[in-house]
Amino acid sequence: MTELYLFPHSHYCEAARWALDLKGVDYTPTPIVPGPHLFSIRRIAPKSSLPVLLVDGEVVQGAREIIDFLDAKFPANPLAPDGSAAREEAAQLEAEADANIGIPLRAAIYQHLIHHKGPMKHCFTYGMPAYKKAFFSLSYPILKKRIHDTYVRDDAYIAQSRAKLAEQIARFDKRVQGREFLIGDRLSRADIMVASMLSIGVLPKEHPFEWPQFEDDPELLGVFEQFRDSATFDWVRRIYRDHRGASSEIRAAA
Ligand SMILES: N[C@@H](CCC(=O)N[C@@H](CS)C(=O)NCC(=O)O)C(=O)O
Repeated sequence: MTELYLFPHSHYCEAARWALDLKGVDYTPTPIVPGPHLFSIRRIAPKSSLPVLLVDGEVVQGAREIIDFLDAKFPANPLAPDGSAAREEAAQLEAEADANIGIPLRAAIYQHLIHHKGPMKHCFTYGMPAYKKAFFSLSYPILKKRIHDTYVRDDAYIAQSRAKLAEQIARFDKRVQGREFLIGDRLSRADIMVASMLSIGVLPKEHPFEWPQFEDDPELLGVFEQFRDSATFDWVRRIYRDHRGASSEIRAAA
């Protein structure tokens, strides 16, 4: 059995899920309770972060590592672009998307989202049984502080994160003008990684996670609003519309 441990809304988990879907792998996406994951995931992998893929007794941690693994194990329908120069370019784009979008966008969103327990609960307990949802509610004050201290930190860090994000999106705006794909003439891992990193800002409707309602917080919406009409956000909407396809249903372990 192949299983992907994930947080349903996580942009890193989405990249791994998308890659598995494109490869046509039959897998179970299993949501993991935040908090206890610090112990449960570290028991099987070097770090506590998700996504983690379990396949034939092997454990692979990290979105890009999972994509590497999938291309090695299932060489048909490669996710890497063709040729070594294009592969280096993909690695560069993915590293930029990770450092300048994935991490700072998460910081900017959590700064506001952690004050909304309802949407946080929806994100972190999607598809889980009632007792796990109850555990989330009870432990939320501790989790909220940990998310704040780990990802939001302080005002200076948020200001720096938002500047990085704006700068990177401006760079991608130039790159995606008039192009379907970031590299070459077919979908590659660079598209998957960059579009997934942006998915928590764009909230594309083809994303397999059912997004919570965010409408009541103008500060939270303000994080995305300035980019809503950008070429980059448009590109993400197109890539999702044309290439995301169906995904396996999230199923919680009992
Ligand atoms: N470099 C990692 C980053 C993954 C990551 O940051 N995951 C977050 C969720 S968005 C996580 O699991 N955080 C909890 C933790 O690290 O304990 C990857 O590509 O998978």
